[in-house]
Amino acid sequence: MNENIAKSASKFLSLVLRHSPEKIGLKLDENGWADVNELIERCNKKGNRMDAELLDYVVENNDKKRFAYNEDKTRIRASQGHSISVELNLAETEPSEYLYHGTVGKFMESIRKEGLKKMSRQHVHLSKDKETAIKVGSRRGIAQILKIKSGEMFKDGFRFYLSENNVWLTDEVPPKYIEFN
Ligand code: HQG
Repeated sequence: MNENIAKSASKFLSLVLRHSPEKIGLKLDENGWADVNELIERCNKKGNRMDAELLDYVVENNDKKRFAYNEDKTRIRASQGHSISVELNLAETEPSEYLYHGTVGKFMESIRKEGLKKMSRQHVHLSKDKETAIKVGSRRGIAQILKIKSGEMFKDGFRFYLSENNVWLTDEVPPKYIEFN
């Protein structure tokens, strides 16, 4: 499989399965699932090449395992990262003592004041290791890494969810649980 084709397919799938299914007239169910045949058909109709082989390749080989099939492979969804409202039905999970968040300098003042907010997504995204957080922050510039007192948050009643592709999700992180260094 040509990696450039797979990458652009993955980007397009992120767009339609996380943010704007209406761009190709696709309907997601309340849990974020799209019908695989319908997805393929509608992608092609809008000039975005897609077939079962390419979809399989992206699901299998995507660097962050962003997409997953249901059991019988008739449906597909993004495992996290949505801006549209979907109920992923993720199990509540106890996090380790610390999780990490990668951001950039220009957001720090606001984060110090109000903590981490969901912004345009459905959750605040956290990582279990610093390396991943550095990658997340580096998308926007020089990464600033925040250490999150997730164990303490959990004890205080905040809920945490682990997505199918191992991204930690929560609703917010108030400033008192953030180590800014
Ligand atoms: C920041 C990618 C000001 C936050 C990544 C972040 C991740 C605030 C940005 C996933 C703030 C939101 C999510 C506040 C948070 N004031 N800025 N109070 N609270 N922010 O993209 O975590 O490649 O929605 O620090 O790898 O960067 O798409 O979140 O910089 O897993 O699969 O507001 O997206 O995954 O940005 O990234 P995002 P994120 P994919």
